[in-house]
Amino acid sequence: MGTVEPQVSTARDVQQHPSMTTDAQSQVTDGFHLVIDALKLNGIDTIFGLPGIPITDFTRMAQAAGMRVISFRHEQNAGNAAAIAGFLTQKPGICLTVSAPGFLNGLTALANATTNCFPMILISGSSEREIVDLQQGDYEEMDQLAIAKPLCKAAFRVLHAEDIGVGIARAIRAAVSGRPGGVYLDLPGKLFAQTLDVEAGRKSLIKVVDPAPRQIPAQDAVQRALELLKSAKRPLIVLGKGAAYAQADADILALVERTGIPYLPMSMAKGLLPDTHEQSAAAARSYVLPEADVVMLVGARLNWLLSHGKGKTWGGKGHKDWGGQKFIQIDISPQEADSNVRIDAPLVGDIGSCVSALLAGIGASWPKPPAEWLSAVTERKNKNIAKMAETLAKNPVPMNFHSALAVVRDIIKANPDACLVNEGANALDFTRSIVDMYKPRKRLDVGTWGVMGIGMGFCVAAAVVSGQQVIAIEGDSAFGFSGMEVETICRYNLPVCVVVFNNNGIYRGTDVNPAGGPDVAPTVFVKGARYDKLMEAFGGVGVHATTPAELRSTMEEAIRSRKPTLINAVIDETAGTESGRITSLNPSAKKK
Ligand SMILES: Cc1ncc(C[n+]2csc(CCOP(=O)(O)OP(=O)(O)O)c2C)c(N)n1
Ligand SMILES: [Mg+2]
Repeated sequence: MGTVEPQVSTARDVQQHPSMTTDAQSQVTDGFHLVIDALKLNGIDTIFGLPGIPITDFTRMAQAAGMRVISFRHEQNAGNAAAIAGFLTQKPGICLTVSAPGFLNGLTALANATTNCFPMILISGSSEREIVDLQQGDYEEMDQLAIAKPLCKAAFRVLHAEDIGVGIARAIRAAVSGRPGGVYLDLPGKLFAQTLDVEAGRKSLIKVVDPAPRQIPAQDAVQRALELLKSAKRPLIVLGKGAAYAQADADILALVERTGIPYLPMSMAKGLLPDTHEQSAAAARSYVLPEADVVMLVGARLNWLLSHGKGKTWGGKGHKDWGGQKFIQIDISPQEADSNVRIDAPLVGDIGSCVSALLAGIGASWPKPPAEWLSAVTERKNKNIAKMAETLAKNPVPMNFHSALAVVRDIIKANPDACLVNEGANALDFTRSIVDMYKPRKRLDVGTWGVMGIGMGFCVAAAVVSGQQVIAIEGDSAFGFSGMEVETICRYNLPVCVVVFNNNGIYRGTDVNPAGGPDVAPTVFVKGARYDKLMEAFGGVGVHATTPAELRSTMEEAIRSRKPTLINAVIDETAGTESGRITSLNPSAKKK
């Protein structure tokens, strides 16, 4: 690598701003500009944030310096936007907030990003250290660094302008290397105004070389995995979000096709191979999990979403019993293996390197899995697909999840480059199982925590980062967590079509107050609410749709026009189930 000559803007570049020195001959730079220059030097060109003391000028200067500054209505949504931008680009998404309350609002997104292994950096301004540490009651006083630490992968504070380069470099490396995650960077207000000689500033910046180094798996681990895979009578591949993140799409496709092994995509791995691929076992999930004898996990963790690799889902007798499968686990973290059940062949490395090492070992003449296994999977799958087709063909009044999603399914099929953002309970689970995805990293959803509130933040970031049409399928409750950002969507004129599946509440709209008082039940909202009016308030297109035909024509129009659109899709309020597909996780469902 040649030496890098960082560009440093001088204070005079923004001399129009009153807070900056106006000396045209000035040869000093300052904390504001060093942060901006350090980010730009590392290819980071977008900030998702919300202005206020001490970062308002920073947002202005970043915009003046050519960065895209996307300003939100609540920091949690900016944080979620940064997180999914990180997932989509493999570069850390930046969320910028003010101190204490702004920081805390962003923190949920930071913790969620870390849980989901999305690389992001939460940069928060903070109050005066001396006052904070003596707890003397400063404006928005809070020991933010200490609070962030247990909720993210790494947390740093920069006190001196000459350390900004190192601080940004450390934050970038921590966010994207190894298992990606959230990083907190604390920038006290005083730092921004510190000045430094331009030349000294320039020399202090770091262009991070190889921020996410490949991690090549050990050859004996590759051999062990291949031998186990070869011994399998009923092998299964599970593709996780990590496999989608890795951007090793061609090799993953080759691995699946050259081994001929049925595969199951986790929610955000849908589309890594088209969901219509003949080896997809998604429609036979409840058959393949207990029946498989060797399971290869590719960037998928054995957490609750896979029933911890044990229990009845996996053919175990009781809910804690192991089913007897042998596991190969490809993961970048050596600590992931054995987290829930024994991993017989851990393969530690980055997904791309691991998969290409496996492909080298597999060669051209790998034996296909036994025909009985493949035909048994295909038979189950076809039966379930046929059953689903029958349900989807119905046209009940009022519209239900199935008849509405039959439309969404067609729309995504016709627009495979569109990003599909999805949250809710029934609105999530039905969409995931009904709407096929055709391309990698197009399905963006609630992830590991099943968190509500990612919706509009993900929409904004997906539109900004990809430039593609975004379609959001939102439960009416889920939408409420970030609904105000429809203004943001309108303000930046983003090609986002939000469809609110309005069933009058959380899970259903039919609960009644058991005490019979005037308050409605806790899960019930205003009946017949018109979410479409919200979008109209900001100049977007609002539509009220009560039939699949209306939903179809208005979604098509939204995609044709690329105008911000919100479709209030009226769904039968009796159609949903408690918690969607995870009813059994409710304590009362467990009561003996
Ligand atoms: C931050 C957060 N708060 C609360 C929940 C609990 N929760 C799970 S799904 C859901 C909303 C479900 O209702 P809706 O979005 O309308 O979907 P529906 O099932 O009605 O289609 C809630 C509140 C959560 N997952 N995350
Ligand atoms: Mg609902």
